[in-house]
Amino acid sequence: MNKAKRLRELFSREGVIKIVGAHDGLTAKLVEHHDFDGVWASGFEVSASHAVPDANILTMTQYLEAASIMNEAVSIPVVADCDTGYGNSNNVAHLVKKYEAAGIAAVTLEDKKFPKVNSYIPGRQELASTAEFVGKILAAKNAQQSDAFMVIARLEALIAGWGQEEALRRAHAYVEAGADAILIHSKQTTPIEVVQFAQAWDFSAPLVIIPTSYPMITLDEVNRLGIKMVIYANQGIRASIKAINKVLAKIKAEGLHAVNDDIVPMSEVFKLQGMPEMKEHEKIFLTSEEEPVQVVILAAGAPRNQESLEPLLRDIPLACLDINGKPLLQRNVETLNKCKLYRTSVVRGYKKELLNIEGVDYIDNPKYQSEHVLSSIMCAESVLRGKTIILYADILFDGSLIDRLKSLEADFVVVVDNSFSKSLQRNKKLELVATKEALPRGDRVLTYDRLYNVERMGCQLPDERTCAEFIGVAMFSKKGIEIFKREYHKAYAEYRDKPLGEAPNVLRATLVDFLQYLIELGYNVKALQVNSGWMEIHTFENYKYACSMVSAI
Ligand code: SPV
Ligand code: MG
Repeated sequence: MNKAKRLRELFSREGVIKIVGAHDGLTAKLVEHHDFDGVWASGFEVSASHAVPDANILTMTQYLEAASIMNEAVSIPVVADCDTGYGNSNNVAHLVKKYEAAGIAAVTLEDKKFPKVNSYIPGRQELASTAEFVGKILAAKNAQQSDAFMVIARLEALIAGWGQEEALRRAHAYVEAGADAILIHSKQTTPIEVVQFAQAWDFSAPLVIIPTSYPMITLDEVNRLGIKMVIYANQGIRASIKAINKVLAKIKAEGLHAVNDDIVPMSEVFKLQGMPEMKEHEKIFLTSEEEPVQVVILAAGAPRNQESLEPLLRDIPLACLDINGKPLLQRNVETLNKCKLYRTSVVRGYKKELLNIEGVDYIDNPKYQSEHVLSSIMCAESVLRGKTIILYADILFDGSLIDRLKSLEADFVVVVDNSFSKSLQRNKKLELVATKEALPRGDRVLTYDRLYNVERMGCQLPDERTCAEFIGVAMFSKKGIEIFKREYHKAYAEYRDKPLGEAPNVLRATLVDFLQYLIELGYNVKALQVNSGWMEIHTFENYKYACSMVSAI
């Protein structure tokens, strides 16, 4: 529904319409977030935001631009304060065309002389003649294109001290001319004037008020008086001036650190700016020469056989472990970003609320306790598109490993390390890989990006077959990930109650179980051999070592 129709609908429904002053997209959005019915594009606020008096110092196009920005930022109707119409009835006809075309739901026009001065400024409050203002209303109603657009006539007779009788006389003339509502303005510090006006009014058009100087009036009273709309005209900008002053004074007196609790986090501003939506759009529309690579980090699992880390992991998931000033997950995501990998989804389960670093998407695996790694991967099915890298969350890796991996072309690649014999006492079920060809041994090996053919994967390979350890990093080509998903769905139907790899069923299967299954189906899984560029965090010793290896922050 267009916004003018929406506003009309609000006028035809029960209850008082509440709209709030704003001056830009951000403040308009805050009004919408607080569930008000509409935005008041306040001339006072827009002028103040330019640091000029509310006295028609700005031009019509500046007010229109501000109102359009507000309108684009929200889905609720915007009522634009158009002062006296920025000139005579010719200017009014022009502004109505422009404001209506910009999607503004209604305009208010006030019956003062151009240029106006804000109603609360004592002194010059000159009224236009009734005839002149009626001409403006007629011009406005004649210029509008759709029936829904509203023209609200604002009476300044009480502001100018001309009394109730004059106000009522003018109100009737404006309604005769076609005004869709009457805004009766008063600067008294009690509601007395608007109460008297409302009691004398015949309601040939609905009434609107701006209770800035008489805030004690309650919505119940407003309702009882039959007033249809209230405008909270400028409380937002006044609050922001107070808050900014407080923070700046504190920074000056105490330093930047003192104001943390007085300001919102950057993330809140990002949200208001629409950054999350932009990121979603980027995924779909931002194409580049290089094929984008999706990364999935598997961080759902609860601690398992990790006695030495148990006191730490009682409260946090492993990916949150602080590695020299930064969570493990954040270090890994920064490494991925350095490798130009920006699409990362993290699968969460155990203590999921603590996994909240910025710059990644989160996918929850509610069954992380009863199911296993393969299920976690498939929780991310909607993002498993194109070239995909899957990473365990309990390793720390460097960029060279990722750069090597992402340049490879094979459909299924697992990264393996054959320097694992020393670590066999790691109190962990190692995921082992046997390759058809012998892997090179020794500290100084030159393998370039040679890939080896995987013959078998699992935790229980016979000793003579064991060649290397799977490090928890795998890559799938665009075709590979499609095969992965397709075969998973077939396996899901078939292996609900029978073993898959070394797992009792598909729900309890690991990535390695499933890769072994793919090998058995005849797919060619390749191994990339590395002897450096990664470390696991499985024990407290690993953790201390990792902290000693990376630079602080
Ligand atoms: C505005 O907010 O610009 C108004 C209301 O017109 S008042 O300041 O009360 O005149
Ligand atoms: Mg105004």
